[in-house]
Amino acid sequence: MNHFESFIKEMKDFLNPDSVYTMDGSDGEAQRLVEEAQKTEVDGRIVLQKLNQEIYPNSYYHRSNPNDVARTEHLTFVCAPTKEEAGPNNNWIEPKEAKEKMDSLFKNSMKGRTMYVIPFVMGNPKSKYAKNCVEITDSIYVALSMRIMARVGAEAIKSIGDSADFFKGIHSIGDVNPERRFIMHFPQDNMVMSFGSGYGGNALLGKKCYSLRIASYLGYKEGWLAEHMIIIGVEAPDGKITYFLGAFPSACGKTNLALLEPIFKGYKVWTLGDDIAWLNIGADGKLYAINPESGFFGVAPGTADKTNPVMMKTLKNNKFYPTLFTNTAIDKNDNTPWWEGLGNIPENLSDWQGTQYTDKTKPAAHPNSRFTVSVYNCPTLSKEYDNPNGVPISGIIFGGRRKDTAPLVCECKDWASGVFAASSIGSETTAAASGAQGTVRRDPMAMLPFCGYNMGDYFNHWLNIGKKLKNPPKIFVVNWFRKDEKGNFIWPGFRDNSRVLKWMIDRIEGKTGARESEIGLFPQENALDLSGLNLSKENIDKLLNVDRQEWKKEIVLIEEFYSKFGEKIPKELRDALQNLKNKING
Ligand code: SAT
Ligand code: MN
Repeated sequence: MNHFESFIKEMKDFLNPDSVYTMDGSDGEAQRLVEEAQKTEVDGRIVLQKLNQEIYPNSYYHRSNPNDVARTEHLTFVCAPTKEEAGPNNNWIEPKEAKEKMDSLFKNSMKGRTMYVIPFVMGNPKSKYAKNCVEITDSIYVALSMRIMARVGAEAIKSIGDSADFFKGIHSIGDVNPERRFIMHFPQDNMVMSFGSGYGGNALLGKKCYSLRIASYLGYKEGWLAEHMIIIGVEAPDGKITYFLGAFPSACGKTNLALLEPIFKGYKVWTLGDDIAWLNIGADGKLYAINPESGFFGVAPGTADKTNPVMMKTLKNNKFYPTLFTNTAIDKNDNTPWWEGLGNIPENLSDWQGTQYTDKTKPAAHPNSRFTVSVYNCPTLSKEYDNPNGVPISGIIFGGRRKDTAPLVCECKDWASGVFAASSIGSETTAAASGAQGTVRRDPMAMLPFCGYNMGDYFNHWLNIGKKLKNPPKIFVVNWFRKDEKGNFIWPGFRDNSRVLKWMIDRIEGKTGARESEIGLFPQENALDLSGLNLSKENIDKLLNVDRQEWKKEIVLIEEFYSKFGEKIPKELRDALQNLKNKING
């Protein structure tokens, strides 16, 4: 028995399922599992319902328990040997105690159920940056979702071979009880145990749990970075493609930017990833990125022909089987998924909990309702998506959701100033995580909920990577979400964000100068192409301005955040903060 086989045996003995099924990743298997899911009831609901196959080919609908609709950060733990290693950015329990707690929940938990074994690879198996993984689950929905999100099956089993070096993810939806719900990470053991939730980020363990929390720790040990970032290639009219990374907190438009249709003729965005990027220093000293995932797990509300036409095409494409919709509403007239932003409210609509939609004060689709769709359905998928070496990065964009303070765009002077800006960036919370929405919290590199070790060490690791890079990418900070006094968004966002990308390319190519400010470099007068936009001079000024009063308050918040990490905050960042303070006060 090799290590993979003995892991399966160990899990079978421990979890005590009625049957064990190891996924081979074939099309036939997907068909069979989808058929079965349409007959299977879990937690009082049929797992999948077939949607209108003419309008949404290969699409199926899943409705979750209403208590299980988002990531639960307060139930998520990083069980490093010491609290200090996990850092103030993570909940921590001593590993032995955590393991015992989880063992008591998991023991015999699959009695009467099927145990699905999901061998998978994050990244192209041919890439030296790819990682081998196995997830055990009792959820057929998770098994099918994983097939979309990762390279599942025979290829993964081959890649694991006789090796003992693979990630172990152990998942059970248990009884979907928030009192018995925990997502425990054991970075030192390359293992995650997740109990009591079927929701994406809690249950698809290849995603946030492995490819960010565990992988960020591996990256720290091994000299690379696992980041919450999109990867895109922006093609200019001369045919040249500039590769960007973009880090934004969940539900801040990452997927829209990843599949952007630029408003300018001759420009094109090629998609490589919409959520996670693994960054390595290539042999030539440049920063290279791969997307470890193979699917999009995107927020449905707000996705429409106007805001994200490419995603609408992706969702209606029929190349990869299946596509899943979770917790959207359903238009009962034509059996299609529906969500806020798609247009007029259909007459005969059932809401995300399956009841007739009548109370129009509440949304019909859950604000965090999602689609799960293969990247291979995406018409703008980059030819380089599967390149084992990844793509060379020229620009990194950090963003947050702020109604004030943060300007539309600002370029950082160098890598260290970029790391400072990213380490201190704030954003208003969204529906992607349970808890209060709209409160500003620091969310460094959009990694606050995903960094699997002490963020002070993480900042230092970022600075060190920069020192090793030969030609470090330029770093930009953006905010699409500025509001005016009346509470309306000033910047149109969505496809118009290509205006900002165009300016960034000009900067990367050295075609335009920049205006210095207290916080970084702004576009020079008229350098940002605003043609055809109806923006008042006053609003343009507001978008590209530093309000010292607002920044004084911001500095207090940054200091407060940094102070949690004590001596772990690298000196370079403390100096950068002091520098900013001097400029704002000066
Ligand atoms: O965490 S999920 O991957 O489920 C969604 C998100 O927050 O990006
Ligand atoms: Mn995300």
